[in-house]
Amino acid sequence: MLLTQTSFLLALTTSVVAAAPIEKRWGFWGGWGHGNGRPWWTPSAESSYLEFGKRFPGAGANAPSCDLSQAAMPIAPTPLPAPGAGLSLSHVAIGRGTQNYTCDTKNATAVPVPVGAVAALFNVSCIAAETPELLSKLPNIALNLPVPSSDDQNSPAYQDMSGHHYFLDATTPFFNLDTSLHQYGSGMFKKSNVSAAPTDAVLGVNNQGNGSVQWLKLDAKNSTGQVFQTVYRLNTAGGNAPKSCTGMPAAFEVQYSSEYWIWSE
Ligand SMILES: *[C@@H]1O[C@H](CO)[C@@H](O)[C@H](O)[C@H]1NC(C)=O
Ligand SMILES: *[C@@H]1O[C@H](CO)[C@@H](O)[C@H](O)[C@H]1NC(C)=O
Ligand SMILES: *[C@@H]1O[C@H](CO)[C@@H](O)[C@H](O)[C@H]1NC(C)=O
Ligand SMILES: *[C@@H]1O[C@H](CO)[C@@H](O)[C@H](O)[C@H]1NC(C)=O
Ligand SMILES: *[C@@H]1O[C@H](CO)[C@@H](O)[C@H](O)[C@H]1NC(C)=O
Ligand SMILES: CC(=O)N[C@H]1CO[C@H](CO)[C@@H](O)[C@@H]1O
Repeated sequence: MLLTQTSFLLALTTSVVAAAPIEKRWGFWGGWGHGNGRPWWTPSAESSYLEFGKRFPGAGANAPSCDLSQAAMPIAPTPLPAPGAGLSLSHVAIGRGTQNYTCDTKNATAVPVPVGAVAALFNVSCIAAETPELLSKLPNIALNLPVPSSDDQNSPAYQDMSGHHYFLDATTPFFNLDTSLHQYGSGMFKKSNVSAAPTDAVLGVNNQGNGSVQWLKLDAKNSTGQVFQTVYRLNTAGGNAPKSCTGMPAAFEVQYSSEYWIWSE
């Protein structure tokens, strides 16, 4: 297993291309393949990243801009409210990171308490606009890949990085999509509505764990202070804590991935 962190986004897209009928349209570049159901990559295939970026609409820093008005969000099992009037889709990202929880280890009946998430975000706006069936597969694939080192500016993954998602406090998710390469925007949010994940959502990494986190609608904490107004967390993969704290430490992380759909004024 020579999968490196820098190959993250390409591994995402390539592994699906390799598996799907569209393989014939875009081809398959040497050095990539599947083993034990997981995508793999060898360092000698670095050049295939660049080649891939040129040919695959939606991968690579030089991808053309695409018409996000054509992109349609997946519908939650309990449908989430539509974005507010006058908002337009501004960005779609794959998040890959952890959901954080704490447990009161002195309390025998305690349940895990969510204390936030930390994720690197990768730009899949064009994939959302042009190949939605590909997009829907990415969270499950990303969950089984290591969290990429997204701050290495020399890595190919950095070129496709949207930014970072983290929490300012336990109830304030923050999206920072400003990097040295672009200024897509940022914003503070609050939870607005939820849906359970579909019953067939993965349980966790390698389909083992306690299930996939809820789908969410987040609204701006203060709509006048920021461009981003609404964020949907959809097609989640993993991230749920066990139902009880029995046997759990005082603080722990659960691996997850998700689509984030970001709407602006
Ligand atoms: C990245 O996101 C921006 C919108 O924030 C979009 O214009 C651009 O086309 C996206 N690039 C890719 C490769 O999806
Ligand atoms: C969530 O959205 C549904 C459907 O739009 C709505 O019926 C429900 O009242 C909303 N819940 C909250 C807490 O706003
Ligand atoms: C222990 O945890 C349960 C479940 O969260 C809670 O209802 C109860 O108040 C807690 N007890 C103490 C002493 O904190
Ligand atoms: C919202 O943001 C605006 C502009 O930054 C600020 O003037 C206003 O006081 C904020 N409102 C609240 C309730 O924090
Ligand atoms: C939880 O998130 C923070 C970042 O906010 C991280 O540094 C920390 O290691 C995470 N895990 C735990 C178990 O606290
Ligand atoms: C209730 C449940 O399915 N708990 C599982 C949570 O995840 C851990 C790690 O995979 C399992 O050991 C538990 O059985």
